[in-house]
Amino acid sequence: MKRALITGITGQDASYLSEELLEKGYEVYGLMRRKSKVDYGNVGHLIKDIKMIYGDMSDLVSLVSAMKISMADEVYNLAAQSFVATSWDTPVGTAEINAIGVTNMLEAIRLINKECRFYQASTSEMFGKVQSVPQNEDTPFYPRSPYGVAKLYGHWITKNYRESFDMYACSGILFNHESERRGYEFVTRKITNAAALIKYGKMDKVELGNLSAKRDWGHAKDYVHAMWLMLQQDTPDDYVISTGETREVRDFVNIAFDMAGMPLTWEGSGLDEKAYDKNGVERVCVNPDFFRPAEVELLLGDSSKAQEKLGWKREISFEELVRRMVENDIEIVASNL
Ligand code: NAP
Ligand code: F7E
Repeated sequence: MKRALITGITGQDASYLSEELLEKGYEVYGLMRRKSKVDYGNVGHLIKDIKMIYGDMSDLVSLVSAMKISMADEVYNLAAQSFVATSWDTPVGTAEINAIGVTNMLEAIRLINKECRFYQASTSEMFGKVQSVPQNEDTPFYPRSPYGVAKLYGHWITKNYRESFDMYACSGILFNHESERRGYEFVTRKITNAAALIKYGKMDKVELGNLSAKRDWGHAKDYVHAMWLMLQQDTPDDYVISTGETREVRDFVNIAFDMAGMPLTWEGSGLDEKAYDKNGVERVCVNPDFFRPAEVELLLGDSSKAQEKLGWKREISFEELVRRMVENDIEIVASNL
């Protein structure tokens, strides 16, 4: 039986990855932070199957201890301060977790079991102000936020440990992936949750930031499968994981509200842009508070390498992703009426 240690166990991706690894027969260990009120986040339903270990990415001793307890064959480093907007409020904390935390995890592996395979959760945010379209493994990086900058350090230190110590260490450069388990502050979930609340009269309108930003959105379940595939190869490498389609935030709003049975009509532009339902009631408007100090305007990934070398392909279409998220939020709101 293989043993896996997943950091960031309470998060979106860790929940889907845990389900996949448990199904494959792995013994799964999860690293979680202590909270004043016990909260297993997205893995509450798996709590009998996952062995929980308390630790923190900024605490090397706790990671060494997690390696000793789990004796992991594979480590999936998914822990991060993952919300880009907040990284301007907590730039140092973001760097401690997303940058130095990666070195801490790699050092813990090197000290306890150098043969353990390592997956680093790199991100399309490293492309930032994109230098070419679409983005692949050879595209130069230009991060646009403290989050992106810290992740770029994590990416390079992973490569460096692979080359310095001959460790099996991979980075997955994953483009945005969402799901019914996505945090409520990310734009997709904010939109699907708002559509559900507005449908049931629990909210009047939703305020958003940059409606013109373009993202390459896939479903998290497909993306965690790519993480596992990366650790099963003969040699470690880095891979872009994406759908090859890009859409504006505005498109996501339209499709989600359509699916919730509330088609929208848009009027105005810039900060005055608004969307109205069929009764002429304002349902979406722009609030400059949600704009970022520096924006990533366009992401579009080219995952040809992963498709050819890993045999990876996405199974869940964009429309299916939005449908699942909208239906899930409608169900949650309806059950709390
Ligand atoms: P998520 O839902 O925000 O989960 C992040 C996890 O990290 C949570 O379990 C969180 O624990 C944990 N964490 C935060 N700080 C920690 C610390 N100091 N020590 C230990 N654990 C800590 O993120 P996700 O969407 O699943 O993403 C997983 C990883 O992929 C992240 O590294 C993210 O940056 C990266 N990524 C995500 C995407 C995407 O579109 N989802 C794309 C590319 C890369 P708490 O519950 O205690 O907060
Ligand atoms: O923003 C725009 C916002 O916060 C997407 C993380 O998983 O993916 C995620 O980062 C876009 C941005 O995700 C609102 O300005 C407009 O252009 O959903 P988001 P993100 O910043 O792309 C990458 C790959 C990661 O690695 C990250 O961990 O939507 N936007 N209006 C808004 N965004 C938010 N959150 N809220 C708004 O009201």
